[in-house]
Amino acid sequence: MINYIELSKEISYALRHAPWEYELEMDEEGWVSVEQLLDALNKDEKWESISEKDLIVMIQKSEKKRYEIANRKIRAYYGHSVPIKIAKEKKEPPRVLYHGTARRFLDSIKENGLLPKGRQYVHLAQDVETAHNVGMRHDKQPCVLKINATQAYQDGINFYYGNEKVWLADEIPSKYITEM
Ligand code: HQG
Repeated sequence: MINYIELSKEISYALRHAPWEYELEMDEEGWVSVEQLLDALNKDEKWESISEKDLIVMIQKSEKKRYEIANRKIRAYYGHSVPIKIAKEKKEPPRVLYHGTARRFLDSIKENGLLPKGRQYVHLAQDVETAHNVGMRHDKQPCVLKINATQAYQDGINFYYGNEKVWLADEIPSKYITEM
């Protein structure tokens, strides 16, 4: 039985953080060849029987839309920390976006705004529930911050489309952020 959650975690690691550990050639939009990825995974006993079909099943089984497959290539929609900046599609954001975070980060966010930290972009959620779930990864009683995205966008801050629920942005100064 294939553990698709574990498979997804490993693929996240490969596509967002360490493609070189899997000898993957990644282009500027984050695409890698499915064949290269499968070759690398198949070398591991745990994943020796994985095929492209399993990648598709992994994507279908997940509640979160993390990966895209097209033309025998695969990429992560968001989350990257690789040293080369992944080019994302700039897009006008919805009026308001949300960010779920830990109580212990609030003072620093108020002072410095939202920063990408270990990733290439700040990650924002389309709705409060998604933001709350993101925050739960950092704190059992997370805070949800509301981002005045339209104002930030009009003032020249870049926003990028991740998937239907996840938006990316460059730094968000604290003047656009309110606590909910
Ligand atoms: C915080 C997951 C102090 C920020 C999720 C966050 C998401 C600051 C943490 C995606 C700060 C970084 C990304 C500042 C930001 N001072 N702390 N000035 N600015 N922070 O994990 O947004 O399941 O890198 O609030 O669902 O939590 O992996 O980012 O708490 O969509 O597909 O620094 O990853 O998706 O944490 O999560 P992360 P994130 P997957």
